[in-house]
Amino acid sequence: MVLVMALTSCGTGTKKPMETPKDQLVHQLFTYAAKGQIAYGHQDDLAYGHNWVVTDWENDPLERSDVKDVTGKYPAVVGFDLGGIELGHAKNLDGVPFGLMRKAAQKHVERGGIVTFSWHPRNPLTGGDAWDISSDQVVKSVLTGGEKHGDFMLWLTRAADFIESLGADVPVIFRPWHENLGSWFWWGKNLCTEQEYQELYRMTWLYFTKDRGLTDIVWCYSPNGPIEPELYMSRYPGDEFVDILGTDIYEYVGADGLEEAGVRFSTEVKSMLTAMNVMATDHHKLMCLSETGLEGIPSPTWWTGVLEPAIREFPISYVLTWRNAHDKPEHFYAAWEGFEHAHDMKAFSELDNIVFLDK
Ligand code: BMA
Repeated sequence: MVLVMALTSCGTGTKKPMETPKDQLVHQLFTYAAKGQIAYGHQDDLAYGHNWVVTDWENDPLERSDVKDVTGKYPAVVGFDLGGIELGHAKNLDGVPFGLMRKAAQKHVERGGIVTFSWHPRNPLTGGDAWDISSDQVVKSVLTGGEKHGDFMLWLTRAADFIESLGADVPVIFRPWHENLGSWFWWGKNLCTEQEYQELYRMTWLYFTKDRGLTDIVWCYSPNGPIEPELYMSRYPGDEFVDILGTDIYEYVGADGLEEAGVRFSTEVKSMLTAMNVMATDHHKLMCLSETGLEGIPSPTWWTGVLEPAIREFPISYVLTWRNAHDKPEHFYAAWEGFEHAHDMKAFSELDNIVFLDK
């Protein structure tokens, strides 16, 4: 449905006055895919980097970025995580102040960039974190009639309050309940039934969209990959609730070494995106590689030799690599100034089909 609107406005070459911020974002994403372009995204890009962190966000212009230090350009997409907002915390689970996140998101959208939010909320039944899988009753407990439903609606309220606080002209891509076909989060595959998962997603959508009127959200469904194509849709909440099909696929180096890891990753990405392309076409949805990366980037040519060849033939609107933790030296997924293989990320940023922000 949204794609039809995007297609219609695409042909005119002018922005229709009645286009909502969501329509414009969908149009932007659709246009990348239609032109064979892929926007590059980086998690937490404006909050910290490999060896720096914003400490006084209210007085900081939030102009530093590892990606910009290396390539001269900001990533087109910046990702942030809402984990912790549900408890009313001032900072998220990785120490990023929500005030900083709001200011950075607004600035990035003003620059012409795109913002996406993931969410690693704590476990509402046990009090543990998102990775606490000690009970398979958690999703059930937050649905209508469940013992934690009331508490959980407050969690949704706080998340919605934050998104609303970004302002009416800041559309976002939201991808709650991600990596749901693995079993490492409390909403994962072995922790709830298909119906329970779908109800959780729809309940979130309905609360944001209908109760709160937050209609400028592009909803992303992003299971972990690679998985069997049949499995991908087994927990799909339905066309009404999703705008963009994503998947999270990382490269891992095993005993067989770096080269084999690259080959394996490339095969996995291509087979998952091939299957998703069929599903996206059938359901008239956008597509993205919602999370990816090779921790520590030990390969000198990962960007131009592995990542870009794996994704170039697919109409994904964007690809996002994960965060450069400032407090865990080995935990980075984008190059930083001084990193020995930084030149290859710069070469990636100069490719015709890869989009960064020029200003
Ligand atoms: C993981 C790691 C963690 C982090 C979590 C949520 O992949 O980066 O350190 O807490 O994402 O951002």
